Amino acid sequence: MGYTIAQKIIKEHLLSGEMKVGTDIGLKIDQTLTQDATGTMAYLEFEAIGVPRVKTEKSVAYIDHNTLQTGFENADDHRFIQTVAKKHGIWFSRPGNGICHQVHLERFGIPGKTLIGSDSHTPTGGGIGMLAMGAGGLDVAVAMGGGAYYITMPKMVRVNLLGKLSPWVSAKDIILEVLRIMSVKGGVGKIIEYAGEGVKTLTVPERATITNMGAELGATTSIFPSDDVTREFLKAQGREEVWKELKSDEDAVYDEEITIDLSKLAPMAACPHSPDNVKTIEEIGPQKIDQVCIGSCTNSSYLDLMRVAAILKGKTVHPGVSLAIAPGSKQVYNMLALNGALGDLIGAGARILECACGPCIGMGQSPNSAGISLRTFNRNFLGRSGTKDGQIYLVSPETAAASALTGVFTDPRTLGDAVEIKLPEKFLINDNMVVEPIKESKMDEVEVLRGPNIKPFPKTSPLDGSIDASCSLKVGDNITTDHIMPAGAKILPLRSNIPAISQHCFTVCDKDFPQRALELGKSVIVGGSNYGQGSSREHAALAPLYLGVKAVLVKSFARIHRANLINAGILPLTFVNADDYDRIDQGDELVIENVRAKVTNGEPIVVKDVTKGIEIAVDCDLTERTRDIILAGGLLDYTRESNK
Ligand code: MIC
Ligand code: SF4
Repeated sequence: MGYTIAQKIIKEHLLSGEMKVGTDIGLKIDQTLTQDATGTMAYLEFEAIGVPRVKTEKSVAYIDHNTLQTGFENADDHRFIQTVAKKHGIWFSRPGNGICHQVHLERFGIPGKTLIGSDSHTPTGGGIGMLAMGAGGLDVAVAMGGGAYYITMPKMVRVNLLGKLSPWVSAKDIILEVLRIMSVKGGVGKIIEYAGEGVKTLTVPERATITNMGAELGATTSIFPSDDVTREFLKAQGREEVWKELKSDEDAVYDEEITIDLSKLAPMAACPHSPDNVKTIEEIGPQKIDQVCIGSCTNSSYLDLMRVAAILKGKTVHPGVSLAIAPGSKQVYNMLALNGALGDLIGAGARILECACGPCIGMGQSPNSAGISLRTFNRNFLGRSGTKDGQIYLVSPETAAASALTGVFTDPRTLGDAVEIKLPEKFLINDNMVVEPIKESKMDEVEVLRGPNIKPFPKTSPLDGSIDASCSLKVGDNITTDHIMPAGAKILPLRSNIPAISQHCFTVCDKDFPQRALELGKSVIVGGSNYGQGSSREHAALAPLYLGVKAVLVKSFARIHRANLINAGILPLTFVNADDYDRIDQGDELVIENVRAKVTNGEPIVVKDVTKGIEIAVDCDLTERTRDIILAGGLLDYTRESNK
């Protein structure tokens, strides 16, 4: 039996386990990336593990999220990351160099290699044929130290792309169509591989738009073949030598297949407040809009912004619209500046932002009250923009630019002849904003600088014999990490200060939660399906840990968040019978007797709801390794113990 592309890469990197769907496998990790909002914790954890130098082929620390410096906190964190990176062998991408995923694709990504990043959109690297996955900071720390990265062997989905996109329809519309078909839960436990004749019509940055937003499917990752198009891209980046061909075998077996005829797609939008709430622009109709934001790791490539510039050239942004544009990388920004396209954007009235995540993570540009904002980003979760009642629609750069000019939702196909932008034969290559780490022999000369914002990792403890705790919070389906641990300009600077950031935990759903949980001392959270979808931020597990949450009992989990709970030593439980969710209420007294012994022996676990006088059967579903992590009180304790 032949292999899929992902299976081939997995096979080459397998350190433990077998490629059997649903079982635990350990992978050798070639490259890692971190960003600043998750990086501070990841490097504190790396220091705690105690390995002096990274053991990966390449590890890069990016500064792209917390770039709004309204106090000392972010600047202190950047300095910490810069010094810790220099000491331990990590390349440092300075603030201003761009968004981690865009820069990594341009400058470091290599087909056939494995990459994990402390950011859920790390699968962007799948656009260049990497097996690239989002992970919690602690998993990245372990991988930097040479440890394996563990995942559950995923199922394989093949998405056949037929034909070719019509003019004005773009890669964003392809992934919106996949989201419409599969939903935000549809990719859980799966790797999505793109195939078919349509693949060769898409450039690497376009493929990366698609794999980037595969994160919104809940997929483990998404991947494209590495072909002549990949080779051309790498050549234009001056890196042709790292190219290798990657394709699936003729007789590779997929668990699921989806076929999309590219020629039939129309411009689309994901409507509030979920990336899978997809409609065509035509269906939405010419509704008035207030804001347009172009950028983010999904759509801020040279091609994207050149198309936008061509649409805006010589025109003026509608008086009712604020248009903000953040180029994805210094390479993109610099090229636009040199070829005049930046002048076209400025001339039309765009508000140019630095190349960073910016509005995508609520770092500025929050829309007006109830404002309708069209964004080329990947997430439109409630409140993420920083405006609680903001109405965020996710669209392609073409739809965004066309609508910015008219002030209403506008199908770009009404603009007339399509703009033809080709990838340059040579990108502008200047890596002067990437700082090389110091030689190992000199590492003792580097002092790691820590500001007062950096507080130690929260206290962990081995799993208790029994858990006796109240249900401190009950939430519904599709709870995102933006609900659990909101981001934005005010809260993100607290990412290296767990006691302070915990005060914002779940406040989107219930402003009293942090206080209540602290007063209870120990508690359990109850939730619905796809709990923890979205970000890789381990703060969504560390803040509950700090607040005394011992277990989370839900209908189902999103992959990275479940791993983060385990890494934090919080017991992840699922209802055996989903209807039992309705029988528990917030405030109920819950007892899990002999939980330590049951987890140790893999015996069935029962949650007693003392308030209701009922017993509820739950699953814990741990592998030998994750069981030991839970028993130890989290991955840090487990790793320290295993290194002894
Ligand atoms: C996001 O898009 O939500 C983020 C901010 O990039 C996160 C990481 C974080 O919370 O720091 C992600 O996607 O993992
Ligand atoms: Fe940054 Fe947004 Fe991409 Fe997250 S999704 S890495 S916040 S640009």
